[in-house]
Amino acid sequence: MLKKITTTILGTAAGCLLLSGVAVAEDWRAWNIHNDGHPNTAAMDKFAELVDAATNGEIKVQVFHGGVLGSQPDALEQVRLGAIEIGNFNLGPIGPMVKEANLVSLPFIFKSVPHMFRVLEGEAGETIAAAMAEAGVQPLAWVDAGARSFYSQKPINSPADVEGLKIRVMNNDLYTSMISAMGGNPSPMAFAEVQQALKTGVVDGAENNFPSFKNVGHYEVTTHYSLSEHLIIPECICVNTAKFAALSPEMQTAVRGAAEEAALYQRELWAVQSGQARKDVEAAGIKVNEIADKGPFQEAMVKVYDDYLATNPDMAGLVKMAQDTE
Ligand code: BDP
Repeated sequence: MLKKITTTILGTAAGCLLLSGVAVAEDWRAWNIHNDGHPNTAAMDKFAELVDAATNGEIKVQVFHGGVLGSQPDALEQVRLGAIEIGNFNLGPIGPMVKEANLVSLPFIFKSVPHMFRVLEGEAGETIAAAMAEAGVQPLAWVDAGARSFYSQKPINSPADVEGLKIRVMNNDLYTSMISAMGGNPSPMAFAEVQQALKTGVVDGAENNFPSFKNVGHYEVTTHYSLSEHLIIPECICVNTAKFAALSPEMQTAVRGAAEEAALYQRELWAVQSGQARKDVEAAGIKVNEIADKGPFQEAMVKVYDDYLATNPDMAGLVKMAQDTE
């Protein structure tokens, strides 16, 4: 009886709140793998501020930095399930759950970062975004992550230099194929474990962009960074699809607008801070080498493309779309 009365009172109270238009504030948890000093950390803090302002405090985003809510594959799963609402994710680890997202994980698929954004802004990007939303991880804005290059205890100038090296990669079969095609031994591993693995020699090398190479101290336990730029993988501010769909149209516009503005801010920060990160690691003793001819790396990837398209023939259209984009 008491329970019934309480439920009725609560029900009526909630009804009044809804009728009077007083919304109940929502608390969202946001996942971010980076620490202070990384452009994405500043951009995610900015996103939280912007959401607060644009929704009049109806949505409060609390950003958890440094990957404390879990590894990237785990956090992605949590966003799909709605246990974490939103985050800044790299499309690499999204590939195993959303086939279309794997377009961006094909080595050398993009000619440059601007080319990558042009592809994302076109039909290929729409296809990828729709597939991600369908899988429960809806992109609201794309974020820059530069190009990834190899680092190890020796310079890498050709695929032959990768031969026999154990190289850490993110969790995606395309990256293991990529390293194997150069004769290396791929080692998929969570980002949080890489510094220790490099330090103890569990792996001989890894690959990443300058800001991440610097931010988590990989430069402290390695000596050479070789500009192979074999992967240009975008990132997103991605939200749980159902959570976003449940918002009113006004709230959706507010959250999307905040994500777009935070992404633009991120791209500005990235442009400045990636150059700075390179200078900083060089000042700390890292030898950076240009690779005069990337042709042999690209030739080694022909097998990766052939094998991939043989098992995923339905991806040929997206691959062609990216390759045909000016
Ligand atoms: C960084 C990405 C981050 C990845 C990390 C990695 O921003 O999302 O988790 O690389 O290599 O550049 O795991």
